[in-house]
Amino acid sequence: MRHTKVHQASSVVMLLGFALLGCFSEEPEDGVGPNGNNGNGDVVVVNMQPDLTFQPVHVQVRAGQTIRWVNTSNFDHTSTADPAKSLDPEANVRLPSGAATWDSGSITPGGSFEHTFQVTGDYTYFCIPHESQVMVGTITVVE
Ligand SMILES: [Cu+2]
Repeated sequence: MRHTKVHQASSVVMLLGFALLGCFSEEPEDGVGPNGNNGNGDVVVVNMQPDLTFQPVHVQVRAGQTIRWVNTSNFDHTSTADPAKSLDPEANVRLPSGAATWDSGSITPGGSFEHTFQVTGDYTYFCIPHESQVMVGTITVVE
């Protein structure tokens, strides 16, 4: 499995002065950085965490950008926006009109899945094995 390291240029500078304050190198809540990306091309990373959350739980991307979900836990997750696969589609699935559903299938520990967003609007998606635990995330795609 491929491991992905995301570094922000600013993190390197901050590390020099704030070596003990690692929290400064965390990604911003908004996936779109000052240069329109997160320092990793047009890919925005969302971690699938051991505490059954997507982190960041909300990301904003531009049309044409890709989100990469990375499983940083020791068990499987999915990234799914398909009402037919949801126990509560009213709450846990939202797709702008014209946007296609997606389902990553099981993402094993250390694995990842990518989806590119073309249709602007608000999305809600969930993790199939952890839907009951409200492992749900949101995405806003802007022009
Ligand atoms: Cu999950």
